[in-house]
Amino acid sequence: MSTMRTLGEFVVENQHHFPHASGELSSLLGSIKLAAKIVNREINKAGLVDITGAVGAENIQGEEQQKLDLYANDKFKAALEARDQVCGVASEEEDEAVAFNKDLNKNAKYVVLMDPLDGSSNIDVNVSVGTIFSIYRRVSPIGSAPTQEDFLQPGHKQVAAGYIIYGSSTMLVYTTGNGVHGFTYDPSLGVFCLSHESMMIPKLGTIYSINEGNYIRFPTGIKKYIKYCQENVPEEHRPYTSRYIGSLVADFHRNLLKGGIYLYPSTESHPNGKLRLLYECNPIAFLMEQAGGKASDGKNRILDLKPTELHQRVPFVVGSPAMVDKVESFLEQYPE
Ligand code: AHM
Ligand code: MG
Repeated sequence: MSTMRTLGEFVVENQHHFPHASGELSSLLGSIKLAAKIVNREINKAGLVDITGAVGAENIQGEEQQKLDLYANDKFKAALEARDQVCGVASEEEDEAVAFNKDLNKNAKYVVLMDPLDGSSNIDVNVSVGTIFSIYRRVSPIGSAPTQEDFLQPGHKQVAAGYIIYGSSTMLVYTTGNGVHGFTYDPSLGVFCLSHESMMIPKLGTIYSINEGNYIRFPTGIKKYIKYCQENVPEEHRPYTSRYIGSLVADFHRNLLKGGIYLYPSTESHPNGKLRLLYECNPIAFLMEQAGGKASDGKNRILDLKPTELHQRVPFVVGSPAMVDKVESFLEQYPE
């Protein structure tokens, strides 16, 4: 760690980069930071569930234990609603967008889209999970209820995006369109400390991350790319290394630091892939571009896609720019 700076200080020092009124971003990130600490505390206790009461069972106060993904959803929503910045949220855990009380949040200019606990099936086996968030300026009038148009904006309109990784240490990584910055949580102090300023992904990496169990169902271009990754070409550092956690935030975070590519392509059972455009792919794509990488649906830039539905899925290829280019060229050569 080269500097001793907290997330809160860093945001204040850099708020002139935020395209809108200065205090708003720090208040918004304040909500996210607080909810992240609460969720982190709960995740760290997850292994105790069998001892203190399984999910669905009642705890000592007679309250039902909540699943962690629903718990995270509630905490992020509550923290965002408690400050007058956000007029509504869309979440993987909610069928419809949720409008906040417009009498309380009457000056709110932003909407937040989030996956409160991505990769949550990994919790039971003590593997990293994450929260992903995406922030837009609303297009509907301030003081009114948010509309579908506020939530269905293309990814290039994001004003901020980021994730929290609950891993061997907990980190918060965000961008406001001025680089990607990472903060590691010090639980003894209860603060996020700047640990990774201006993160950049290597142009070419040697890691590929994909669920190869689905190989037989992939488009030909993806199959060819996987074979390309496995070829023996030592001068090009191939074969590449295969690494797949099955937790997007964790796979993305590793590839961002080391260089690599993550793919969730279309399959026979999931013609649009599995991942959700609005609260998984768009924020990750924004971060990746800010770190010098690329994000594509195999053909088009993710951030240019015009969303039509809150929970729509999209094939996703994200990582080192030269690697994403290679995948696109295979898909062009072998269209299906
Ligand atoms: P989730 O939102 O239901 O947790 O699903 C998203 C997760 C990603 O984190 C991960 O990369 C992917 O699903 C793994 O899917 P699969 O098990 O099909 O490889
Ligand atoms: Mg998810």
